[in-house]
Amino acid sequence: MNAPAEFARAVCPHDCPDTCAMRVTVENGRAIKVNGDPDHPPTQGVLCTKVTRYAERVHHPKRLTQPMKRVGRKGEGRFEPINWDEACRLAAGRLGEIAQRAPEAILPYSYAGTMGLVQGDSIAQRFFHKLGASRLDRAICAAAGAAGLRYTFGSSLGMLTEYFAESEVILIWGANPIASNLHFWTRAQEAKRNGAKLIAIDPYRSLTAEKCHQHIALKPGTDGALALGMMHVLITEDRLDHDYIAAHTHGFDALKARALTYTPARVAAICGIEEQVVVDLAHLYASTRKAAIRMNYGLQRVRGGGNAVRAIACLPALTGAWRERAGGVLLSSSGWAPVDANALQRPDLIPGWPQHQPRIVNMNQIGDALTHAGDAAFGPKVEAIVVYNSNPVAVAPESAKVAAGFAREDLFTIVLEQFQTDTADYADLLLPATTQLEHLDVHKSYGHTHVMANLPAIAPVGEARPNTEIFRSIARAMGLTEPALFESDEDVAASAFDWSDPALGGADWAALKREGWLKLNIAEAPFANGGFRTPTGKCEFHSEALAKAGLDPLPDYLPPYESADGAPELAARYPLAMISPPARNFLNSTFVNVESLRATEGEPHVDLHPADAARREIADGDEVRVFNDRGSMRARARVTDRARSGLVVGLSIWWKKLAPDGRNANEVTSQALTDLGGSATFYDCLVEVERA
Ligand SMILES: Nc1nc2c(c(=O)[nH]1)N[C@H]1C(S)=C(S)[C@@H](COP(=O)(O)OP(=O)(O)OC[C@H]3O[C@@H](n4cnc5c(=O)[nH]c(N)nc54)[C@H](O)[C@@H]3O)O[C@H]1N2
Ligand SMILES: Nc1nc2c(c(=O)[nH]1)N[C@H]1C(S)=C(S)[C@@H](COP(=O)(O)OP(=O)(O)OC[C@H]3O[C@@H](n4cnc5c(=O)[nH]c(N)nc54)[C@H](O)[C@@H]3O)O[C@H]1N2
Ligand code: SF4
Ligand SMILES: [Mo]
Repeated sequence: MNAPAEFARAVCPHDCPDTCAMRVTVENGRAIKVNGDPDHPPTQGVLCTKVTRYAERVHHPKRLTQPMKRVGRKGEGRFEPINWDEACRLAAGRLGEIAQRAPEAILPYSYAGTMGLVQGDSIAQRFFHKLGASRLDRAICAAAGAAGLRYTFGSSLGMLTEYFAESEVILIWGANPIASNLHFWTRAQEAKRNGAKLIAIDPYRSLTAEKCHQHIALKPGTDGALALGMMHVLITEDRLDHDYIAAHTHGFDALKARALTYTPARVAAICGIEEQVVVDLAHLYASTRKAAIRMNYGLQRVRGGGNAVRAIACLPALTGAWRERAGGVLLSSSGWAPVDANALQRPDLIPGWPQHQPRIVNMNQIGDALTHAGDAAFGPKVEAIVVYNSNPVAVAPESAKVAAGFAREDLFTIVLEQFQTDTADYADLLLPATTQLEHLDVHKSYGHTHVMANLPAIAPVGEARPNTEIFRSIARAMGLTEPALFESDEDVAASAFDWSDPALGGADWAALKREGWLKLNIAEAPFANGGFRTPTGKCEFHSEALAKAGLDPLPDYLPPYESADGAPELAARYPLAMISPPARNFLNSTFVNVESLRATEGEPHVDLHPADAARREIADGDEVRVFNDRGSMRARARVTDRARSGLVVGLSIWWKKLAPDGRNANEVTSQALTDLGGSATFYDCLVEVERA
């Protein structure tokens, strides 16, 4: 007889600002359906198409269910099953040996396969800290923007997402919420129905841009100039909130001098748009009380990304838009949650801490790091890499170098995964990890202001184990005895937040578990009366901290590395700017292997403006080769004015082995880093395209 269906509460684990609450229907120990929780205010009962299929992913026939060891060549993806004891013995033997000799030769590599604070970076970090391994700068996505916000507001703080529904103007800036921030789009639609004007600022006519009232298609990487041009108009026409500036900002005179060099004419030339567009945008922005900006990460994957975010973040303090709860700016809300990172990750476990600081490897330069022979400056050659929550062979820039690094026969590679990804193919040991329905976790969000608990809905599939349990097992096999390595997931979750912080309103882990989620106490208009978390307590137009670091204390426009302004000789050879933002039906490289979702995306495409296509005798539907000095990929051309002229758009991130030519957009992207934060510059990339 069938057991009655049960409903369990879960949280969507994916790297998405929406952090939805899910209800899981379980029958006979199997998850048969996930739905959006109708009671959770940010979720409103709706999940995106991808995650509606989460049960399909959890019980997918290709789930990894047993530990395996490599039998084929590196990258070939041939394995044979082994048991957990054997897997842990092999891992412990090799890692233990290296840790004795050269602990920094061990490199953990992880990102946001799950955003959970427990399965993300708790026991894993403690384990690597205890060994004294290299540290990873987890800067592949948001670090430039985070630095931009930190130097301006003091942390990743912004408007509360629910009040965008009341805004009168919304600038959707470097963001494509229909694909990547669906629940924000619902708010923007509400605002639109109430008469708000929506303006997309994006080089590409994205799914979102085509539904806005106006689309400003600037050249990629020129957003800082546009923001400074808006400031020029606000200042010269005196459309400023002088009281707000006097009370709550720092460095106005210096910013003014900088902005005055960005005349609308100069800005128009930099951005490749009409001068009147700059002026009109500034007028509309300044003359609307409830003026809101939804930035997203698309605009900061270029050389000047940190400065661009900083410049845009200054706008609401100039006009006093912060006075309204429906005014201001949001890039990330993650800084509102009082996460106790030290308790989770325990850097104090590092031998010799804090005098001894193991080297930090920027994850965006993993290609260089894995192919480096080691020297005094770099430190020891990387001998072991342990990958979890990430798929670097598909997602990291300059993929040919990344793959060459992973292909090293002398590199010991452990991959913790749910599926046999492009990266898993290179593993020496491939260890099966649980999904969100099988383990416990606790979450904050970077798009709303709830903290949430995820409770296991079903038992682990096959022999899969949570990341935490895998690291505990390896630590045990190494004979480590540090108690922090063996804390239970419950105890780790309970230490995730500083519960004494007033934002949590006196709640504790038990309460969070019982309720499922908790809304943080934050003022509706968080900066109406200042209260920024910078050293001055003000919105810092001028940052002493930047000056001390030897950097420009004011926001500025920095031309992309790869542009006619930044590198004229390169631009002559590779005249097209390529961006590769997320496809709607994938989540980074996750879900590419779910057949129904891959079928919807079809095959790898590049969108090309008709003028650029004509010049190259490329017709719609032709197979083309996209290339530069770093590499090449093939795709089907779509000739469309969705891409502004000079732009190539390849929606991403395909698994390489599921693409017809075994390659993806990261063949051509570069390992160069942003101005602030050491972020990746995926959208700062010149290419040429030819018919294949
Ligand atoms: N469906 C889906 N959702 C996702 C993801 C996914 O892969 N698929 N990924 C998740 C992750 S990890 C992240 S970080 C976010 C990313 O989502 P977003 O933060 O929205 O960022 P992107 O999608 O990278 O880019 C958004 C838009 O910026 C535009 N853009 C590119 N370069 C520039 C520029 O220089 N200036 C301006 N103004 N615009 C530019 C792109 O054309 C794109 O339409 O989405 C998350 N959500
Ligand atoms: N060309 C190009 N490249 C990009 C981008 C782009 O826009 N263009 N976007 C960049 C951005 S913004 C980001 S954030 C990165 C994303 O890069 P990644 O964080 O590597 O994201 P995913 O590709 O989704 O890979 C996550 C992997 O984690 C696994 N996973 C999920 N949950 C768990 C778990 O609990 N345990 C374990 N062990 N594994 C788990 C999933 O199966 C999946 O294979 O990619 C970057 N790369
Ligand atoms: S990916 Fe984003 S929109 Fe989709 S269910 Fe997860 S949190 Fe919600
Ligand atoms: Mo990201």
